[in-house]
Amino acid sequence: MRRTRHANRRDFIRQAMAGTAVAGLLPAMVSKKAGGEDAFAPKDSIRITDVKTVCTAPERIRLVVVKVETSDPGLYGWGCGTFTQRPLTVKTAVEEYLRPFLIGKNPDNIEDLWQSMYVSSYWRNGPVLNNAISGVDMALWDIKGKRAGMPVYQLLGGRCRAAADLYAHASGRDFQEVEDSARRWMEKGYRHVRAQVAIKGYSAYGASDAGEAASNLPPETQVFEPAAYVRTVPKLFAHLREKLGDEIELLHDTHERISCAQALQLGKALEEFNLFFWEDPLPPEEVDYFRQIRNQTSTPIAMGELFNNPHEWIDLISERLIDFIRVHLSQIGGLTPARKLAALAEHFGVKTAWHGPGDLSPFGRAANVALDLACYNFGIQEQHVFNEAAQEVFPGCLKIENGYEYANETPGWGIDVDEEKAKKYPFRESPSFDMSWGRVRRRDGTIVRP
Ligand code: GCO
Ligand code: MG
Repeated sequence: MRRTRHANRRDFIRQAMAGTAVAGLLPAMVSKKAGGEDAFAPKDSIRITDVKTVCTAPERIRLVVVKVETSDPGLYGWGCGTFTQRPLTVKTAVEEYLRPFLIGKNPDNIEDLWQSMYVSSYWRNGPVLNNAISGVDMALWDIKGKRAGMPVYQLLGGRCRAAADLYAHASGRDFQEVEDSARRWMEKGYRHVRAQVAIKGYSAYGASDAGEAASNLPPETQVFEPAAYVRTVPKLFAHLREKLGDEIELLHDTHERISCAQALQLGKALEEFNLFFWEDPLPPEEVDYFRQIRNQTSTPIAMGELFNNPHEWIDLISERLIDFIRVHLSQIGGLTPARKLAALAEHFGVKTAWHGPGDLSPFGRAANVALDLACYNFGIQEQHVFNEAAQEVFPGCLKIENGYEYANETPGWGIDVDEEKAKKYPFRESPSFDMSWGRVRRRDGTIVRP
């Protein structure tokens, strides 16, 4: 008797769960039979049918881009997952781990897919998995734009400026060469120039005068002494200000290679030259030191291309310790986390300066520029001009004119991949670009970060 009563109650609950009771709570949202389990997919929604990577190096820099295909014939999206120093790890992460996770899911729910990819490995926030997620994330925004018939910046709220103001790179073996290089950009209409100079006898970032390694150091060693660098850089900017005047905005990248005390000295010494920004004075391991730097110098600070994890930027922003946040979008997981970071920064008066070097595919650049146009707190955009080979592989690369970069007005990113042409530029066996890190040492052999 008792058993039957319980069994009846169980049957009733089961029926109610399978039937109208649950359907009433989540009307038409739960689709249990779809290829993948998808929390929010109407039965007839489109599905992800395949996810793959294309690896190509038209500028010899190894790029990884991700293609997400859908059940809607001809509808696919592209995203950037370029971690150029370790590209094949990203390929593996995308194809072996994200692909099976994503097939059958509804590409419409970008936020839900981002959150579920993010926790799907339990351990998270590393550059490999973040780049893999970014490739998918940007591809989903591309698909969303194509479905809406709009460029991605429109999906972010539309534009609040006409174009992204760019800074160009000037470098040289001596001050005169840097000045000449800056002038060439200024003549083309650029208002912002980053200046890097070689340091006699040393291998500096952005301009090298190949230093002599001590005989007992590995032969590939590049020698760098931070004190010589810290002495030289203010002299470079004294020269540039004198020759180029006050109008031009000057920037500089220290690339993290100096000690905390040297960063303080350099920041103070640069004050009189009114830099637009001073980039990466310290490595991410030393972020706590920004409190001292901030308190002691008015030189504007840009930081963050090596960041992977929100905890690396939250304090810097909320304590107003920096002026520009310049993360690499794919390193933090794509457009989805970057737009939140931009919004956080806006409330604390911190501007954006997204990292935009050559190791960023045209999709990464397009994502940068979409944010540049849509975010009120845009500061500046680093420039990279793709060569002809890259423009052939990626038809639709963004246009640059007069030092401004413009978004495409076509739906999504408005950029495609010519997969046949991409094959013409395979990764080289042992590309020197990849091997260039981890061999800069002090004279005594100590490794320099980075
Ligand atoms: C920059 C950067 C780059 C990085 C490069 C590493 O400010 O553009 O510092 O040049 O060194 O992206 O792969
Ligand atoms: Mg840099």
